[in-house]
Amino acid sequence: EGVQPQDYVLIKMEVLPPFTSKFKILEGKKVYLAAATLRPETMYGQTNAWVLPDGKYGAFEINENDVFIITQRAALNLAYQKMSRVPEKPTCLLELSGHDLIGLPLRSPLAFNEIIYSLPMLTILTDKGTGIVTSVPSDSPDDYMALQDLKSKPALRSKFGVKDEWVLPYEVIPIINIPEFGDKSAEKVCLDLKIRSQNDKDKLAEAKKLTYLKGFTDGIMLVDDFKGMKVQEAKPMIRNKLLESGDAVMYSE
Ligand code: A2H
Repeated sequence: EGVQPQDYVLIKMEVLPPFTSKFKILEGKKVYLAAATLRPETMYGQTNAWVLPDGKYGAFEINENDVFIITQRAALNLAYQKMSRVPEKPTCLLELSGHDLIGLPLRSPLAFNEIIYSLPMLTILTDKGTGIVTSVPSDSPDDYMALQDLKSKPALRSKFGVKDEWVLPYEVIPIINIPEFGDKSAEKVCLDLKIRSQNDKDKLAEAKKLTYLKGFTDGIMLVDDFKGMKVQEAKPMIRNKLLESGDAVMYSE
């Protein structure tokens, strides 16, 4: 835990019914993978969600209607931020592992892709955010490399039971221009730095620094009503749009 509180936007990625096997007991409820992000303005470019295969997750009651799939740790924090059906007490309807979540079909707010899937990422930290990450390979080097790994390695897909159709049709979507890096900044920086996989930690840290800062200071939106606007200006507007529509909530830790 850092000294400074971190304010995340939690994106409500809806799990699409019908619910099968373990998930049957959630029938009739609105169930979401709740992904913590610092970049709400990038949600147009989502291609999938990320989960940690060996991570422990649960389906927690947030209010009368909504159920969030997140880590126990995040559920406890949320309960102290008025996001639990029972105040200050997380109630878990179903315990899940990351493996159970792989392949869930999702509908996520603002995403140009109508349906995206939950896929394995091996570098997710369970002590940060919700343990669920939404994937925007155009602007996040981690997301770009993890998706590349799955696309280029059939053995990795089969190890985790990932079907080709959950991964191969999903292309990088240009949503933000950074003059120095173009319309797919994460891809460009990963190629320039010759990053080989999602486990190439040092180089990925470098890539993240380059794109994160430049994206904020120099980025220009390419999509929706925000086309032509600076990322700095569009970011709070898109965050508020997501909060007002009920497609996201704020979460701090
Ligand atoms: B960001 P910070 Cl487009 N483990 O969202 C690993 N990574 C996690 C995580 C976890 N438990 N929880 C959240 N994250 C990711 C979008 C994005 C993000 C873009 C570009 C950069 C970027 C789409 N993925 O983050 O350590 C989430 O990915 C670069 C910093 O709290 C979240 O925002 O600073 C970010 O890391 C939070 O990282």
